[in-house]
Amino acid sequence: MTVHNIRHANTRHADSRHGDASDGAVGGRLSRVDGPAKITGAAKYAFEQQLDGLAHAVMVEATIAAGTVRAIDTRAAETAPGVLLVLTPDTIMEIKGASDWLGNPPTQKTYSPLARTVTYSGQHIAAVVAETFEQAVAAAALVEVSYEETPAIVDLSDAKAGDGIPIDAMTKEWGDAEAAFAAAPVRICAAYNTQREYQAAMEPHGLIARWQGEELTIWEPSQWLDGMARTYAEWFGVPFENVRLVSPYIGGGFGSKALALAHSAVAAASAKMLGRPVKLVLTRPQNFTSYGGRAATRQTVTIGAGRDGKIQSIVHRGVNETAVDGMWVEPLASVTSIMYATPNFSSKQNVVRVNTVVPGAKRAPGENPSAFGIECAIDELAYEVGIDPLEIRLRNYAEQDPEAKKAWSTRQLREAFAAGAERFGWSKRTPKPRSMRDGHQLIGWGVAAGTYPVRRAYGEAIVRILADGSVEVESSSIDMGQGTYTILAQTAAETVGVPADDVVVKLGDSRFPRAGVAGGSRLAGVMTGAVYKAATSALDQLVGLAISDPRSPFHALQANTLVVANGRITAPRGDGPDVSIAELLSSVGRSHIEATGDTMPANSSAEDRYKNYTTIATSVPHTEGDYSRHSWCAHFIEVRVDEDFGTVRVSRVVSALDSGRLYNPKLAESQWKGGIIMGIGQALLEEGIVDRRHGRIVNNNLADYLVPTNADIPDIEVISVGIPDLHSSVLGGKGVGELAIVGVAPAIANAVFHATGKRVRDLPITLEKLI
Ligand code: MCN
Ligand code: MOS
Repeated sequence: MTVHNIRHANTRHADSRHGDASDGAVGGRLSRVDGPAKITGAAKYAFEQQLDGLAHAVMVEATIAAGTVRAIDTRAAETAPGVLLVLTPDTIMEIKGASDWLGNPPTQKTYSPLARTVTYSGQHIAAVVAETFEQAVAAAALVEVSYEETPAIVDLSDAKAGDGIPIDAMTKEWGDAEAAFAAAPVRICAAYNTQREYQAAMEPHGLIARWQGEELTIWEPSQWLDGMARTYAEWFGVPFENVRLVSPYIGGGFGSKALALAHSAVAAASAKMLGRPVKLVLTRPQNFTSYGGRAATRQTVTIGAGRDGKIQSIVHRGVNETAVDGMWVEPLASVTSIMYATPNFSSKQNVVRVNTVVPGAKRAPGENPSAFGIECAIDELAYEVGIDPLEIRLRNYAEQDPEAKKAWSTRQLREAFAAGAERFGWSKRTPKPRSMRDGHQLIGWGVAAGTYPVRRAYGEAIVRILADGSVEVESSSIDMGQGTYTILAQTAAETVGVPADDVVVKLGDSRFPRAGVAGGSRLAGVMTGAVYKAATSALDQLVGLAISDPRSPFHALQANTLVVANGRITAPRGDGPDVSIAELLSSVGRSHIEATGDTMPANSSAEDRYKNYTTIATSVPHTEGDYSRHSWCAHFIEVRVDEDFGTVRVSRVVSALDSGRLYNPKLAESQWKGGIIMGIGQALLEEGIVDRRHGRIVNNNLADYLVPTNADIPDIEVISVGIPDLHSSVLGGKGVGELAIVGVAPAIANAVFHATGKRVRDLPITLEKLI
């Protein structure tokens, strides 16, 4: 395969404001090295693979939300033109149960990706495979299903939903929160709701599966090649090494593409049953029910404080929806418990089963809704005690992690508040709601903070210095748009001492050295560390050869080190030979140098390694050792609310963020802006609407499920206030990918209150809620 060989000659863009050689070093503003391939169409995505004999699969889904499938009549479909296979729970081959992503062993011996018992509308119950996609679509429409329907619980507001199941692991308590609340001179208590949301990546879910004997190749957009390869291997009872996942380009994942899903099993099974490669791409509506979006949540935040605005107690209760036959816990206290210093704290959480696909990860699961609760509540407290919303945050600044009782590794949140406020002009804000206007538009300024933990896992990489002096990097990690190709090129370039243009990065193939999940904003820190280590040892080998090989021009110098820069090797004082890496390799008769590096504890066994890459069980806690590690941010947002219509527009955003050292500020800024845009969508537009009669998602397409467009988004200014944090990663960076979405929705809700005097505690903030 050559599609994932990215050589980024000619990627210096005219727009690059800092277009010099330092762009290619770590911290430089190198443009995305995969950009030209994407723009010219050369980048081949999973579904674009052309394979001989490719058959096409289409899923058939339940049209009821709860009940059992009484019968599936496949006769008409089977005899339809081009049909090769019709799969039902009765006819699909046996698939074994697989362990979960934590590495817990399977709960059942076999796994049926096609359901007999329906627990949500849109659940996969059958599939049709045909010669062409059109034939498969036509035949799928001929599959007749009869059901025994039972009443469904459509969502959290359903009277039948109840209080749910307590999740003890989510309980966090210190001090005596109830008593301190009762004794507090100022008390506020409010309920905050976030809606069901979807990742809505441009590229749908799907895959191409091909068996060659007992070897399985899967082309599938993936945030985690090794984790998904493990699942396929377990499903089909083949060795892990027999499964190859290929995913060089991914059209967005946002949390939804880390796992092999039911439709993935169906495609791989039908390829095996047919002895032909099978392609299955979900329709846009099917994307809404084949992997869950962000769970809807309900939180109650109770704050007891002094007249000085100092928090004495926080009592937090949360609920998130989960599925009838699957568990998703959206950790609702993850920001509540650490953002502000409080001597007394209590948080408890339940989950409520409703008839939905199991909710899933969407950018900052947990932190995102958690921040909506606490960051609105502290704004309410600010108004209650008459203190500026920014000032009250500083008064309650947590000097250490209040929950773990550990020092922060770094926390530039005070700096973020200061930089953001200055740039935004916060001091010009008049505190009273409805006190700022521009004609018919009520203007509101809101602030909120956000945070995301520094998650750490493992990765390994190979770095090769090739005969022509160029450098090659290989890793089975991925780039779904966040910039992995680019930052790894920069890391290898700087570490070895070659121009970034001379580095080729290959990702997205599970045959490469392994990597953990590109989730939890951990990949950049993990992989820059692995590449740095591999590149360092490749460089050591190169310098070692140059010094010690009798054929090397440096041999007579008797230096104990050399300088490698810009692809050339020189003596430290410059008084000696000056040769290119290619010349050196040729004079010592070497075709290349190769080194592997990883971020794993030394002496890890093969079993440890397998576990580290294929599960998240061994991820390093962010509070490991003496420090608590997090990224931080402060959002300052202006809204304009039409006084007559109640329409809300975001007109200005200034955010200051601490992600530690940035590997590439241009890309980090783009990530942050993407997160902020998604936050604006959550605040004002996005909401999965359930048909209460049938339990269906009504707006299951990108016309009706509203995400922000350019017209919804003002200029966004992002400011980096981070400093290198070596407790968090090898090169000093903290997480970037999810941070910026956290805190946007509360900043907007707070701004809307400032504009209108109306507190909307229920997202999205649509006009009817402002009337
Ligand atoms: N970066 C940096 N300096 C740092 C850390 C990161 O410059 N200190 C930049 C790099 O360009 C890096 C990127 O930010 O490639 C993201 O790094 P990181 O925060 O480690 O996040 P991951 O690489 O693990 O990416 C996953 C993260 C998650 S969890 C979601 S969800 C998400 C996100 O990234 N989904 C995305 N950003 C996305 N961006 C795009 N375009 N598409 C998605 O689906
Ligand atoms: Mo991100 S939701 O952790 O993939």
